[in-house]
Amino acid sequence: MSFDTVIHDGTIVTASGSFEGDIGISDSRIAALAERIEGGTRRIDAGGRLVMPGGIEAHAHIAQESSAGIMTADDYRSGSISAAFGGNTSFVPFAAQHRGQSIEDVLATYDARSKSSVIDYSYHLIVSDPSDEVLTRGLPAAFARGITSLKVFMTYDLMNIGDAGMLSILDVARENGALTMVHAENNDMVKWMNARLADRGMTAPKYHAISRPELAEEEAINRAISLARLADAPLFIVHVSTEGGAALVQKARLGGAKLFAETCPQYLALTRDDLDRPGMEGAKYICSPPVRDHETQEALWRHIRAGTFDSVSSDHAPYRFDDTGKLVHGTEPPYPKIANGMPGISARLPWLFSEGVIKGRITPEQFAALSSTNAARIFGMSRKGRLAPGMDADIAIWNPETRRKMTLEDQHDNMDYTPFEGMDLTGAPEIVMTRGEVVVEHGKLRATEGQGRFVARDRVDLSGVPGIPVKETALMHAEAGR
Ligand code: DUC
Ligand code: ZN
Ligand code: ZN
Repeated sequence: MSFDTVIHDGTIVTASGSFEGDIGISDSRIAALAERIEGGTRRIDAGGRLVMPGGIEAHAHIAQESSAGIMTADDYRSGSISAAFGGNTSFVPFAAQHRGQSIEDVLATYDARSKSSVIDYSYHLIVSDPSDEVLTRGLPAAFARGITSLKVFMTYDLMNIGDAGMLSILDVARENGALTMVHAENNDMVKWMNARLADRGMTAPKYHAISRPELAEEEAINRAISLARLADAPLFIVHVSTEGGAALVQKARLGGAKLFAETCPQYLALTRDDLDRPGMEGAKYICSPPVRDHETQEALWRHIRAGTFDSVSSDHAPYRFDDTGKLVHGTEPPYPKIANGMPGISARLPWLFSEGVIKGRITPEQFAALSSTNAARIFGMSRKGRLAPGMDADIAIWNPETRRKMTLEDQHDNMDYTPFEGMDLTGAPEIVMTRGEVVVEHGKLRATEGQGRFVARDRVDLSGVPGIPVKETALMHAEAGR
């Protein structure tokens, strides 16, 4: 057998185990894994480093306008480059529908924007307007094209689709084997807090944390799970930020919900004290749900270890600290006028590796699962996320000993800050390859703009989470089937 590339003498880490060995790559796919593989047009000496599945970033906002019309600082070129420097070989940003827009129009917009990606990509839709046309034609057509997931919001007046809207979406997603993702925060609870804080003149960035209480997330997660259970549909809870929310996910899975969930590095690394930095600095740390406290961080780590979370995603939502982003409404805007989100697509995996693997909180195998393998399975990327014959050669070689501090320059994005600035890191991805092509090598970009390809995704994989339908839905289906 001849190989285009052989990676030799690595510690090959997969979600299910690790071993010393070599990987042979032919025609952009993994062709062989063995203790020793000879030959190869190119031989890459892994020198005992960790050879892992390339990261899959399943939550990022790229070339996306917020509902308030603010464009992210990163487009598909800069966002994908930044992702690759952080050890990712593919990503799934959002294609967001504005109210009144057809799904066809949304996808045409993002198809034009995504052409410059240097890594493989797909989209999750964001649906803010579940009209009959969207439910009966737009979504089924998108699912048929391999865009098999969509996100909905339970908060923000311009995005919240209400319980009835969610049930409609969950139903059409279930029928088509697609997965509904949800931003779970109770809109009215947040608005109630906003009004009271405004009455008291409490509008500095630090009040953002108070304005979006833990209870608002917990209530909405509970409701979202109930709606999904009634519709007998799978659900993915994004950016879980509370201990109570994580506990609800854990309990509901035991109870038979077809449920997936993620958390993000910012909820593990930052606290509401960061929102109280001098002047307007706190604006850099505004994201929703908000960052919480040290107790929450410890609880979220426990849930990561226990398997409550399927992935740790960045929720990269890059708004610069200037008048194009965070300060578009002036130099001292009240917190509700500050764009929600922070960058982190390049920081996610180095941070998780350092704080997780190096500090002994998770194993290298868990890292592979949380950074890549689970996302590939859940989001239907059947040729990605695993190191096995026939899979795309999407690989990151990590040096577990490199020490550095996180800097803005290392992010390679279009941002003017990183919320992780100055944090100590041990471990770094040194070689990153997508479909056998080296994209990043020892800090140098080797990719050309546009070499990333669209990934048509399969239906959601429910193996391991078959679910138990609630009685009434099961009875309805049984009667209807008779
Ligand atoms: N939700 C996200 O997932 N990202 C940024 C802002 C938000 O509300
Ligand atoms: Zn969200
Ligand atoms: Zn997001």
